[in-house]
Amino acid sequence: MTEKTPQVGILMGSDSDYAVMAETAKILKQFEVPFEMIVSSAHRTPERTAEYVSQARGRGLKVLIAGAGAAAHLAGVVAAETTLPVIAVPIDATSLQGLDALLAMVQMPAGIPVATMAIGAAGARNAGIFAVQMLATTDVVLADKLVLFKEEMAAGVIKKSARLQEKLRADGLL
Ligand code: RP5
Repeated sequence: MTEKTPQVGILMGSDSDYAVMAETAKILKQFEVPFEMIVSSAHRTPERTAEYVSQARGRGLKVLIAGAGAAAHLAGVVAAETTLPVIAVPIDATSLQGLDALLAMVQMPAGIPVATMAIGAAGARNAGIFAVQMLATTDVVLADKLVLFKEEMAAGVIKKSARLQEKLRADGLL
């Protein structure tokens, strides 16, 4: 296996999910984790989905991420076909604003877990981070990058708080 062998496979139910699932891809790129991304639907292309997932472990993939909206069965169908860990991202694609997808993904019956993230872009970002955290259990370089990532986030909060003090003073409230 080369260094570029994808470690994470991202499935989307439709290309209309791309804007949200690009957030997952951005995180994986930031952490330099090789990934691949395909469109495959639980309902519209059930055989394609089953074939991709059943070959995933043999191809070297370690984590699968499924993003879908509406009656989102994709993550559950993916989890049914593999022993790899599956992360689900519910997408706001209907008049129910993602609640339909969230409930379909999170309410899995006992025995077929999927790790369901928040609806939308935050969930997609967290899916990427969570995948990196799983890979980091056996990869010290990734683990170090995660420490740095958290430190940078914390530094960002401190900066925001400092800017808030300036604003309070500028507004004459302090
Ligand atoms: C789901 O239906 C997809 O994941 C997407 O979120 C939603 C709408 O799909 P399109 O009609 O835009 O292809 O299966």
